[in-house]
Amino acid sequence: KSSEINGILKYVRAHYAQPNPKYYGVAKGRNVIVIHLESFQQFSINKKINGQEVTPFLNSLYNSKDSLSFANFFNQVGQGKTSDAENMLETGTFGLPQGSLFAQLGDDETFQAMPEILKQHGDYTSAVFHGNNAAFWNRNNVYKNMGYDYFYDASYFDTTGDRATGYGLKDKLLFHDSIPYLEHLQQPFYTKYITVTNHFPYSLDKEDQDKGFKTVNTDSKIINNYFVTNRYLDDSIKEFFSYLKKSGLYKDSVVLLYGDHYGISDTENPGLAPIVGKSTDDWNANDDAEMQRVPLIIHVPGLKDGGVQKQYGGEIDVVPTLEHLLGIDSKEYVQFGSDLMSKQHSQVVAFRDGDFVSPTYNYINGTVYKTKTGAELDETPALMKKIDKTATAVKEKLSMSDSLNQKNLLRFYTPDGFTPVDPSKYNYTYPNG
Ligand code: GP9
Ligand code: MN
Repeated sequence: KSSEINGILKYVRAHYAQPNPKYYGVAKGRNVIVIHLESFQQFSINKKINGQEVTPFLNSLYNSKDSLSFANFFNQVGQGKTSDAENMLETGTFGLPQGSLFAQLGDDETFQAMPEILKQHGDYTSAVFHGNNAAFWNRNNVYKNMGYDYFYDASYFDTTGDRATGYGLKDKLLFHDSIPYLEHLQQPFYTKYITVTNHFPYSLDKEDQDKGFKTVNTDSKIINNYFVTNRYLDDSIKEFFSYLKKSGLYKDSVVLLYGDHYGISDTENPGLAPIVGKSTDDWNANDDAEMQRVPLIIHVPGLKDGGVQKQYGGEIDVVPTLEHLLGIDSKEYVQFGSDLMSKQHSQVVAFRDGDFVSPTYNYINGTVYKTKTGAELDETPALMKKIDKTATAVKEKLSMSDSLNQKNLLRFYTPDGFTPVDPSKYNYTYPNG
């Protein structure tokens, strides 16, 4: 076992990307508020429908100079969907090739995850707010192993009647009703809100729909409704930000928002084509891959020289990026992504199945596409030599992460100055659960 963990340590150290001094520590000591935007895709950002922006508030954050926003940021989830996204954004390791890591390994996995890293580096308190039941995706067990101090699940909130949709408490109510708990957290805190209302099948009571917003009129109810719940999500974030500003928390915090994975499935994508300025007829697997973009917005009030970043990256890269903004060097941790702001950041984005996208080539289902044009390329020996090299590197990275997680190898490696999580310290109670 020790030789295996040593091989992985050697690998991650060889792939370490140095912090960019311009951004290192700019958010040091601030509260961190992570907002998980359920099923929210990049194409809705800055999108107008019937003359109106779908998500005006998120757009204002995305386009702000106080934000590092990413135009070419991809989800990398597998079958574990939301839980895979959470796993990447907390641990910097990939989800599993099949199923959900949270569900399969979460009971006794050794994690070196954001809540514990921040606790040990800056005395942070940590909490999750989520409008669904604690057991969904095995979160009740996973969060203890990650070192979360508190988990406010559905049982903390009134979810009766029309206060909830399929996956739990409506987002506006989640943000609103979380405030008494949030205000009790000792600062600095690291807290995550997992929204649910913008989830398939995107149904929303009439009274929650914005009367002033008229959605698209395609043959697909899913597509039409998607934009309606997008708008609701946007409004919920806007309301939460008004609270942050009013309470004064805003200027002492960094708010990181990200879309976890697609909301519109590949089978529905051709119907979406005209809305995203493409043609339905020649829609192909590369177009589906291009649609895996989700937003990442790291909003740092007062930053001033942020803006929209064009470099390619994915969910695996968030942990080292955030660590460096907070002034914590990611070097000693076993993380498979790299700081998006680093000059050494790798722009090859691995999908969970071994396909990849990059600024030059996309490699999807065994076919090579030129990223800029989407054209299918002749697979000449010279091209394939290049592609195979990248594909092999992608597979190596995924399999390193898989051995680490499947064999629970972090048991055998504790970074200098880090104390392993003791899950028995955490005993979440579920008041109405
Ligand atoms: C449920 C929610 C949805 O609690 O996070 O998970 P998903 O279906 O998107 O994986
Ligand atoms: Mn999800």
